[in-house]
Parts: sequence; structure tokens; C-alpha cells
Amino acid sequence: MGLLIYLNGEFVPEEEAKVSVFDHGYLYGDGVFEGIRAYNGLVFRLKQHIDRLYDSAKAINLEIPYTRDKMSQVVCETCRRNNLRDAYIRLVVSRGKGDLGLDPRKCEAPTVVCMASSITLYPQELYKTGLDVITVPTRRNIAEGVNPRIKSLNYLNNIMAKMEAAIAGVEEAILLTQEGYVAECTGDNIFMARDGVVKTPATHLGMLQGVTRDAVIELARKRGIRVEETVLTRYDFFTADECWLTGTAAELIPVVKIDNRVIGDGRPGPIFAALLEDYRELVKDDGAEI
Ligand code: PXG
Repeated sequence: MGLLIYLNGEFVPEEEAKVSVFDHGYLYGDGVFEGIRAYNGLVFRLKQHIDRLYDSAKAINLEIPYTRDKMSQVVCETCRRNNLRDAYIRLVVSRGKGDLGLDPRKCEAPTVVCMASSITLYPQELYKTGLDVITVPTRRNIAEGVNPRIKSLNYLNNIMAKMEAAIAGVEEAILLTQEGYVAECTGDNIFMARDGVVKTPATHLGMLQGVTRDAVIELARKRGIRVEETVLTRYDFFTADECWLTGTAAELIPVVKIDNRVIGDGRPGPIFAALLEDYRELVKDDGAEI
């Protein structure tokens, strides 16, 4: 059976969930979105995702025509209507239907879509063996352009990086900032551990402030592990004891090779393993009820 999609105030079968070709989300990538996950009837950190959606919209001067409460209800209702207790949820708000010019003022009203489906998990094997990643030529957008803090519908920067990783035959790409500091991966944040200290790039360098990233920082501190949000270079990662990525879909996934340098002993490390366990516990009760 097909999915029921929330589209501008109605639930419609997926074959009928259609958006105008004049929507500026389609024509220009003018819009914002969220990727959210529900575990056993709880939408993980829904408030943080909704807040980030509204912040992204604010940054591009897009007024979402719903209150945050209403938007949260839309997310839960979409799960309910599709009988999903474990789900991957996509919320999309685009500028709406306009004319062929760029001018967002000509767009009638934002298009609001919510989709929820069962999640396709990463192969379990990868959590044991770890990923092989590279740094790619495409740099992360500069903050003075489309700020990477905005989860906008324009993901070409990340898609170019993903292609470069695929060309090199590896699973994921690390994007550097314009200055050459490590920023993040194409759809995940990045962490390292060295001598018992956990480090991750500071968000002011230009990256998405991941909900998973924030949760992992909290979990590490709860364990009494020192966490630094700082400026990190490729060298810091080459010489790390451990490295992992964080994201809604991946949760925490280990990295064992960067630009052909083996990280630590080439196997997922103990801090990663402890934090993944903590995270999997956290998602059991840190969420909004569907
Ligand atoms: N950085 C970027 C650029 C992202 O797009 C993250 C980090 C991790 O953020 P969260 O809040 O999820 O911890 C993201 C979000 C997918 C997919 O289907 C994933 C994202 C975006 C778009 C699609 O895998 N990740």
C-alpha cells in the first residue's frame, strides 16, 4: 500500500501528492527541510528539528504559515496515518508556486509537505567494519553565501562531494571549509577522539548543527568525557585514535580510513562504541509521542 502524504493541509495518497512545476522549491531550490526519525512511537528530539526548520526558514526570509505546535502535530499525524512507529520523516517547506523569475515575492504561499516511511537502515556490517572516506575537492559553501547552518533545499554542494567520493570508490566525503579546515560530511557531522578527548568542528566554521551531533556531545559529557568544539585539520583526523560520523539516518557510524590513512588500529574504537550504545538508549525515551 502506498503512503499518505501531508500536502498543504490535507493527507493525500502518494500518487496524488503533486507540486507545481512553478514551485520555487523545484525551480530554484528555494526552501528548507528536515530529516527526522521516530523510534518505537517517539519522534526523536522533535522540538530541536522543528526549531531548526523555523531557524532555516527565518534565515531565508520564508514565513512558515503554521505555528511550531501545529507543525509538530503534522509530523505526528503523518506517522499515525501511515501506521508508523519507527519512521524516517521528511518535512519540506518551499517558497511555493511563483512565476519563472527568481522573485520570491511573486510566490503565492509556501508549500508544506510531510512524508513518513519506514527507514532504510545502513548495512549493519558498516557499524562493525567502519567507513573508508576521503576529503574531496569541492569545499563547503561559505557562510557568507548560502550558510551551511541553513538546511536548505539546495544540496548541490553536498551532492557534488558525494559524487566525488563515489568516483574515488569510497562511501563518504569529508568537506573542508574554504580555509581547509574539516567541516562535515555530505549528510553527517564528524567527530574524532584522541587521548580520551572527543573533538568535533565548531559550527561557526560553517556546517549544519546536527541534532545527533548535539545529542552525542551531551552523552559524552554525561560520561565525563571532555568534548571540544574547535578548529580541526586533516592532520588532526589522520592522527586521531578514533573517528565517527553522526546523523539522523546513520546515528553514529565509525570511520576507519581517511584519505588512505588508517585511523587508530583500523577498527571502531571504544569511545565510539560506548557513545553508540548511549545513543541507542537515549532514542528510547527522548522524543515526542506519536
Ligand atoms: N550535515 C548535513 C549537511 C546534513 O544534511 C547532518 C549534518 C546531520 O544532522 P542531524 O540533525 O540529522 O544529526 C545533516 C542531516 C539522508 C539525509 O537521507 C540526511 C541529511 C540530510 C538530507 C538527507 O541521509 N542529514
